[in-house]
Amino acid sequence: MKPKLIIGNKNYSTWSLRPWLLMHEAGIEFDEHRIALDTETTRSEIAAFNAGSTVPILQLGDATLWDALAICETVAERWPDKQLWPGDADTRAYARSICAEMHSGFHMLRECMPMNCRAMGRKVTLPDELTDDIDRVIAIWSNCHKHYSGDSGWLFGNFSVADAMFAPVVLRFRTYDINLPESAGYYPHRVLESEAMQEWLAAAECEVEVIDKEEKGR
Ligand SMILES: N[C@@H](CCC(=O)N[C@@H](CS)C(=O)NCC(=O)O)C(=O)O
Repeated sequence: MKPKLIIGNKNYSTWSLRPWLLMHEAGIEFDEHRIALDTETTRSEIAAFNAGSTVPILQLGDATLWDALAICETVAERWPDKQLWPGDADTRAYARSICAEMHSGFHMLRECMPMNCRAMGRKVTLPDELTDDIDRVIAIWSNCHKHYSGDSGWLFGNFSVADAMFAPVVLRFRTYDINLPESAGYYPHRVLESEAMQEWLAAAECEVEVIDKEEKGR
């Protein structure tokens, strides 16, 4: 039985994008089931999967798991041949740290610059705490460029869990037109070139739901 990934709206759900991109880019076949967010039935539709109270959720054989990072970790573990973490232990430790940081931090980035794939040319004001988050992302991408990415354009040479975790930030920077220094500017190009990402963006474009609270900077 193929794994089944339960996701939210492609236009808005950063957490859904992460495991979706990971599995897609890694060439792992899966079925997907979309639950529209912010509707009267969203909660009950998610609850029907008997997992957490949010998407993404992954049904994998007899296991049902939730939370984007837990799903990405488990996919990397179950498909070791896909090498979804860097092979070198120290590099992997750094990759894990930035993924955990992305998962638990960057609150201003989330709050002020929600992912909105369809929107372009939006402008938000940049309070200091938001600039700190943006600078921190730039520092991480620049460090990867300097030490790990090589010519591939992915953060750690080969596509990894870290790319899945940071991909939604690329879309945020695109929507809100954030200028990047050359040391970090390589990265959005690589992510946007991905066929899987293009497929996600095309599907987001076709979605009709509009969630007002996610529509910032108009
Ligand atoms: N930490 C969770 C966050 C997941 C999350 O917040 N998902 C949102 C969509 S992006 C959700 O399911 N919202 C449903 C609701 O709030 O009813 C993860 O990593 O998966």
